[in-house]
Amino acid sequence: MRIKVIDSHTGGEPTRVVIEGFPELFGATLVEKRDDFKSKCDHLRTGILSEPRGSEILVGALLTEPCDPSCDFGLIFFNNVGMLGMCGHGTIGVVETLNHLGKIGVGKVNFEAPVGKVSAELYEDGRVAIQNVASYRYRKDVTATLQGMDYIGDIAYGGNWFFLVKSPLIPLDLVNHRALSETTVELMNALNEPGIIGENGARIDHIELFDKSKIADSKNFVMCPGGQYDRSPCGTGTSAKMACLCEDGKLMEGEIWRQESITGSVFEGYVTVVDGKILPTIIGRAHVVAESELIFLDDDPLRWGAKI
Ligand code: PYC
Repeated sequence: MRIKVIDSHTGGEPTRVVIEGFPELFGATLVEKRDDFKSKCDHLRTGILSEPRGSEILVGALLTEPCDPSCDFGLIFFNNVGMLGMCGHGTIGVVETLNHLGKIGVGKVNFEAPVGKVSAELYEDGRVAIQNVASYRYRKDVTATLQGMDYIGDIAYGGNWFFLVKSPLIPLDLVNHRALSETTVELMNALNEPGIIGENGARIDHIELFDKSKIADSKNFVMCPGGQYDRSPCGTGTSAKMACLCEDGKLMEGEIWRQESITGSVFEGYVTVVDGKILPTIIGRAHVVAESELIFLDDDPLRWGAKI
């Protein structure tokens, strides 16, 4: 079996887009297609992303036929532990990949993700703007206690579920990435295990620590499901953050928000409010780094990836 992929990075965070060789998925909606992927092709998720062909930090994106006729492509994101509802840096990477392949050019393109419709625009200068799904704060000033310390933050949705909290002790500096990773993984458990969750029982799958930035409006550290931190400012996390700011009256419609990541890369964003819903737009840049054909040989004991 052979699968063709294109790798890119968006502000340091990699995306591996599957462009050929993946089995057909069935379903009347993108949610059903994603569930078909989960039940039928989970070995391919690990085979495509995990070692020895990939690494824990890769986010995968599968382009499919859309079910919504107003969309150009269906889009399913996956990572080292399962499926992602949405992925902002990944969508920017997909747009750059489609441009690289000559399948789109400067202008607009619509995607259908399991969480809803996401519109994107490729600008002349190579930047990509994505209009994400409606984002909102679900609960304000929630307390999670970890090792005797209280973390008070907001639960918000930006296509994934986030707990957003000011970084209390550890400075948001790349040299601290191990300590930040450990703390945020434990914090995720400290929320979910006692049942502090998102709407309709959704697990909080991302933790976003934030603090002051020297070059932008805010700096963040985002822990993703699977124990890896986002090297980019996280499109869905920036959406959740801007939704909270908008609800607090601290970010006006159209006002530019600059979000720096732990690695120093920056996304710009703004919100528009339509029928009372907060619609975030995120702007960033991706670069293609590789075109590859992955080979899965029958006699390779690691053909579906290594479990490490
Ligand atoms: O950019 O939304 C994002 C994202 C989610 C997980 C990794 N990146």
